[in-house]
Amino acid sequence: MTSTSAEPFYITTAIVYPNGDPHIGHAYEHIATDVMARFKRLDGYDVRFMTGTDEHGQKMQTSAEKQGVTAKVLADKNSARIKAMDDLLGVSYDRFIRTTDPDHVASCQEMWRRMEANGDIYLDKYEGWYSVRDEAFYGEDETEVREDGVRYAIPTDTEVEWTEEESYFFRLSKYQDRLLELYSSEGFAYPEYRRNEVASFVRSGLRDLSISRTTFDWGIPVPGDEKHIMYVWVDALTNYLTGLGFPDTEGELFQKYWPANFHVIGKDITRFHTIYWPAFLWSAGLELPREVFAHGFLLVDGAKMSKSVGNVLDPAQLVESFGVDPLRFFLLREVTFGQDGSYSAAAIVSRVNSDLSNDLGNLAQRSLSMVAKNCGSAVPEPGEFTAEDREVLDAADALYAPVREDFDRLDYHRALERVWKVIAQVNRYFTAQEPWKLRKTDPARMATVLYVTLESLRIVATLVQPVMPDSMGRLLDQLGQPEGEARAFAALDHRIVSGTALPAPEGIFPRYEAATE
Ligand code: ME8
Repeated sequence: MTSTSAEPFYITTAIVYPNGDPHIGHAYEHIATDVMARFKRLDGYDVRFMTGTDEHGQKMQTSAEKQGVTAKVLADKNSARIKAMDDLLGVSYDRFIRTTDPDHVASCQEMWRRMEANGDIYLDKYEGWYSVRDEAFYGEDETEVREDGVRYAIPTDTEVEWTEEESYFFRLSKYQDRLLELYSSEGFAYPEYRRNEVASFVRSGLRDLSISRTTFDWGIPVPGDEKHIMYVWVDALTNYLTGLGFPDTEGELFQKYWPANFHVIGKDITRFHTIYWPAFLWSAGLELPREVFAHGFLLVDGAKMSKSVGNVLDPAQLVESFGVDPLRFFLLREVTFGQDGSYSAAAIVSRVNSDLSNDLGNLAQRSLSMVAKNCGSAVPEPGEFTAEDREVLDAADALYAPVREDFDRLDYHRALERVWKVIAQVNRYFTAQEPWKLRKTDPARMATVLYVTLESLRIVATLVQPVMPDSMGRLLDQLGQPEGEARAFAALDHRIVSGTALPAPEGIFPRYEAATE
């Protein structure tokens, strides 16, 4: 559906620190962002979708030292694993950026020069608390010494260390009022309750931000003072611009796609994206992204994932147990996007069996096999629609507008709930109409019931494609809808065509007997 006149749409995930194993939290964010990218493509937009890895900084350097390798070796190994995870999960990125990509250096250095030219960078000495885990500075009042005698950052429960070094500073305090004005006039940060948290933090007073380091060298050199490397968050946030060819602001990519429509991130990195990033962009004379959306955390059996607890879930293993699409469906149906949610093997088995195998899979299998046996393997010709037929078709037709609104707000949970209500209605209709009995008594009526069922399935499959691209693609194959225009949302403005030849039906969703670990 991409055409030159289509409206551009740029969406990004956070970029992952490749210092450890890819986990289900990363998979969750990338899948959720992918759904938006796919939805927009099907809705006729010209989409650019970027994800990738955040490879510099002290955390990467320290992890590499512990493993006895260089930071670059560690980054190469784990970045490839994150990319493999994305490919496995069907994440349809247009670019997988690495902050060690050569074009990223020029982009960061230009960002620095612009901020400096705007009078926002000065040299001073940093003295304060730093969390390597978070790659973040904390005020004394945001830390506390706990029973083990160690000082922690209160917001994130990570250890902090005292840091004293010469550092360049960014005049963040200068942007305090403008930030508050941004949140109140444009929203900018979502969900709203997170915006309120950020606003109250900003209102409590912003300190200038230390944006360079001298005690290690795994980073991008500060232009004109190569003893310093840039603070990893200056480098990381700039990835969103590098991906569009920055500093070439006259180039096609930048012209077309900046400002970004959405940065999708986790709740723990809201401050960086909703305080630092807008301030950096203003300072550099660039437009702000339209929305930053912070999702919640995925817990495992209700607990925070951690290496020491040993409950870190590997997305590849889950795919092996359940398949890509059931996993994608589960994560988005089960968790209200924005809030924290929990994964458990029992919950995914029950969702897959009830929503996918029973409700959708069986309906498709039963109706398509009847069509194959009794209607010459082609979409049947309907007679006049009864009130019951119209009720079902109306319900299916009425899905598009609200589902589109839900998708636009990343409210996937609600979109899927809506679609599955209609699937339940079609199931009730199919059972009540008993087309298998009509075969002998009234074949014309049977044809109408099957037509209505296939048409409802087509509408459902078309709308659910962003969430389960492969299985809905297979269902649309079975409904005789070729790839391309016939599967775009615009195809929902006409009915499935009688006489369309259908291939032999086959099951889409297997049932699971027991929870698989
Ligand atoms: O923060 N559930 O990288 P990261 C859901 N490099 N999301 C989770 C999660 C969980 N259990 N754990 C992590 C970084 N995430 C920076 C980002 S962007 C310019 C730089 C999310 O590897 C997390 O919130 O620690 C973040 O959005 C993403 O995974 C990468 O986390």
